[in-house]
Amino acid sequence: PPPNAVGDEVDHQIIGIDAGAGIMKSTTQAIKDYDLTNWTLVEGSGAAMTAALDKAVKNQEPIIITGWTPHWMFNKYDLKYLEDPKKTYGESEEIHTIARKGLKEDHPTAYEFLNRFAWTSEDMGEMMTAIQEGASPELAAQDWATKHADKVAEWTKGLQPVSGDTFKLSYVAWDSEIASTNLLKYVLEHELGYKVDALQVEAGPMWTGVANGDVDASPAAWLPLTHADYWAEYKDKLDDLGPNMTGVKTGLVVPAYMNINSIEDLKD
Ligand code: PBE
Repeated sequence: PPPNAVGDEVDHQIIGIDAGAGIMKSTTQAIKDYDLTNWTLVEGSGAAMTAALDKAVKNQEPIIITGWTPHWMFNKYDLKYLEDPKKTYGESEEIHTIARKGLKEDHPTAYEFLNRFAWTSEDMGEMMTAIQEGASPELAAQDWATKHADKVAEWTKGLQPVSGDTFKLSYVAWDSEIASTNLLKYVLEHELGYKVDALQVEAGPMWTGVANGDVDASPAAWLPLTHADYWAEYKDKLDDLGPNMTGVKTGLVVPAYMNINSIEDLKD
């Protein structure tokens, strides 16, 4: 079909995720920037979005989703990002680890480990795929840490283990963050002697928890663009430990069999 038929084919719907996700804000902005006046962004969850994608691909039907990399969906399905000539989804995104004020003094071992922690999208991809194929996040973390003992050793080298101090991480149930958080929990518990609570929360509370000190740290801050609003609000109330991954990306994603290439092609 000609590109301008795509709106009717998908009922002018973009399948989104949870309301607090930065990608929902970026997509609302994209609808404005690209003048997609009669389009709707459908709220849901990461799990509902991947279920809708799976169903569409099985039936070779059109679908437009809010997507991001790293994500196992790019290994499982043949997908493409729609070009974003207006750069609404930004350029080079990074995932940062953020920590509460005072963490360095209170938990120097955990702080230094989190400060060193950095991995690649291939690393995370291995863990995400294992989880998607049925491994529990705990087991996937253990497997990853065992296979990549050299990296774990680098992150923990010379650090003095503690004996059972409790530590709180928070994360949102995005597949990428389920992976990173479980890996941190595993290393903090099995290499450094902590007892870790990994709290699953919404995006807003993830940031407020660290900012008000209820939570010790989170590996899930997407910057500079995706979480720009949260960052602007909380940056003075927390410590940015820098990127734990670079070269990440967000945008609108479609199956490769769809006959469109750019967000501009969505306009009727
Ligand atoms: N994500 C995954 C998040 C950050 C991590 C891209 C869905 C978001 O949009 O806030």
